[in-house]
Amino acid sequence: MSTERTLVLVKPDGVNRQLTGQILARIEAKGYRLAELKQVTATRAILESHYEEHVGKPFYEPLVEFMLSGPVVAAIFEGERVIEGFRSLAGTTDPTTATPGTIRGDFGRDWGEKVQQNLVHGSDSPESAEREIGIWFS
Ligand code: IDP
Ligand code: MG
Repeated sequence: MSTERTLVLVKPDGVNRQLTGQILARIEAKGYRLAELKQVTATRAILESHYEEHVGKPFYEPLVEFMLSGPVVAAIFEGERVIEGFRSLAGTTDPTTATPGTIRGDFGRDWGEKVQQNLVHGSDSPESAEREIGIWFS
């Protein structure tokens, strides 16, 4: 089994709330290796590619607007089974009910917006990870 890579994004809510360090620290403390890191302001073109699977869903346009609302921090983490390991650290999509102890469960909640502001993105498969890494770190 070769070492996996995943794309992690600290979304604009996490960066704005100055939680980037705490979030990255949890991933490093779990034992994954930080391979690349940068702060970047997304563009609509990047987000249309990144979120192509969600085009047409009711939350799609609010999601793109949210992701354009401030800088994001993009990282590549490496390690055995890091894709599922990071998604376990992140918690489920809805931060209100994400399990306490997870990033979303500890730091997130419903703010009454049209989109869930849930602090982080993590790739969901090896194919998605390579595709997304190509978008953010080309
Ligand atoms: P994930 O980030 O847990 O993989 P996805 O289903 O891939 O969740 O959705 C992408 C992002 O779109 C979520 O992280 C969240 O910010 C937002 N989102 C997903 N589902 C909803 C919804 O039902 N209402 C509002 N926002 C949503
Ligand atoms: Mg997803």
